[in-house]
Amino acid sequence: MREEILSAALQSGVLLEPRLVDYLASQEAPLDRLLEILKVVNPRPLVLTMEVVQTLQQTSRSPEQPLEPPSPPPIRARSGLAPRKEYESEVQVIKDITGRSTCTGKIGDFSRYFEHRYRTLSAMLRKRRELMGSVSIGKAKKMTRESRFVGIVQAAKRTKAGHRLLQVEDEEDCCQVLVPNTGPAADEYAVPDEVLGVVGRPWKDGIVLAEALIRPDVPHGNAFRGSDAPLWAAFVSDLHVGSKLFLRDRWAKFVEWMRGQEAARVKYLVVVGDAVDGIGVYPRQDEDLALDDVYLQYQEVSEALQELPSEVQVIILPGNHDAVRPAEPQPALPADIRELFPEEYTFLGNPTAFRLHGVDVLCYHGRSMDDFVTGLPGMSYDRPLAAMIEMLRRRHLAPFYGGKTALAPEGSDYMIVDSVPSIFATGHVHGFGVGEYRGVTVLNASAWQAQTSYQRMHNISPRPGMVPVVDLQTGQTFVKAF
Ligand code: D5M
Ligand code: ZN
Ligand code: FE
Repeated sequence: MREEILSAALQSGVLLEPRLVDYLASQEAPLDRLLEILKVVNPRPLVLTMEVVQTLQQTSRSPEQPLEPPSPPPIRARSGLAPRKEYESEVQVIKDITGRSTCTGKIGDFSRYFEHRYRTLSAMLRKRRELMGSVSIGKAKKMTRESRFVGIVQAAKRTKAGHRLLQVEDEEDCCQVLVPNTGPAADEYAVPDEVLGVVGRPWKDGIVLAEALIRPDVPHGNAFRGSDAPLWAAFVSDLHVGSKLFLRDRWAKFVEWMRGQEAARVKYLVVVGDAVDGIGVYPRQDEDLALDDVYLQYQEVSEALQELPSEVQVIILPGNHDAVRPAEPQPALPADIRELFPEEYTFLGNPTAFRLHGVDVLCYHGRSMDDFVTGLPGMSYDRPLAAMIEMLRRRHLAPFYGGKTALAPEGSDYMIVDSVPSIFATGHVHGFGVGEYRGVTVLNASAWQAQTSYQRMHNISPRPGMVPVVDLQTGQTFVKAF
């Protein structure tokens, strides 16, 4: 394989550093990976090094997992005790729907919900340098020179010539925005119901020709805000206990690791949803169930989690298979289920923002990734981080209304990312990834269920049994595979 890699590189006019050849040879599809890298290295050096590739990955908008996930550093306990025994858990909830739902099911709920979305995100956008001096859409339509405005995307379609035409609306007016497929904004795709900024100039028939589409995004220079405590947080997701495909043996290996010395700093275990397979979640699910009683399923997860050392603080949020309303934001699991677990466990909603020992964490099960994958070019189930970064850029976890992600029209939009977290975690796609985007540690927490028949039918290859662990002091992530 090494020879093939070297000769493919040579054909493209580059030499490869031996370390980079090793790395490529360890990839599933070395030649594809090489081509991907060559596509983005600009200018192309004579000798391509691992360092260049690593830098690329850190700055790219859609990083894969780190090239060489670092191994956990050795533990030095001050008192001979495991660090997690020296620290009491500190979990502080910042934003969570649990107990705060005001949805009444009235028609007015929807306009109230979208008003809040528009108001909050447009205020964020107007603070951006590119949108200084932005005007209303009504005014922009009358201008003869360049204008800037903010609006919500009502519809996005492709023209016959392959350009994109957006219908953008503010509180009073609306206009059409043409995004030419060769222009400066050609790589920016808008999705329905997202709030964005437009820099453009009048074209014809009241249509604005876009020069740039602006997202609220994470500010440049944003940095990971770490904890003083030498503690780590591990993230797992999608156990699907109750399913015949729950990977019990691999879970047992994870438990064994958690009990060992290498994991002595892991103070927190966050379960990012779908702890159980549930019942009646999809047609004929009963054929796939080993346990057809949802209480028994939760009882079994509870037992699986109680095999972990008792000083580990467990935090559980629901996903689309759990026993709460499917519409997001979802509240925490109800009392009759919580009582099956130890009292010290923390139950939060989905999505939820909280602080672990001072570190801001945003967790979202990730249902909207199904919409991102179908609605946005370049997204795929193999690269969940790419979709997560699009969420961060839009400062919204689920812009699409009326897609696969059901949204409950709460009085305020809980899917807005109003403050930038230090860690952003999802699950749901049964994939895996860790990376970094503008100072935010982003991760997808894999799964503990083997490939389902649905996934086989749709060519989704899960990567179960991977556990990202984040050092809360530095934001550095390492990965354990079970
Ligand atoms: O979803 C696990 C993965 O499988 C996630 O990527 C969506 C996909 N999936 C599974 N079932 C469906 C259906 N019925 N429609 C669309 N996509 C699906 P999980 O929710 O964790 O089972
Ligand atoms: Zn799942
Ligand atoms: Fe899920």
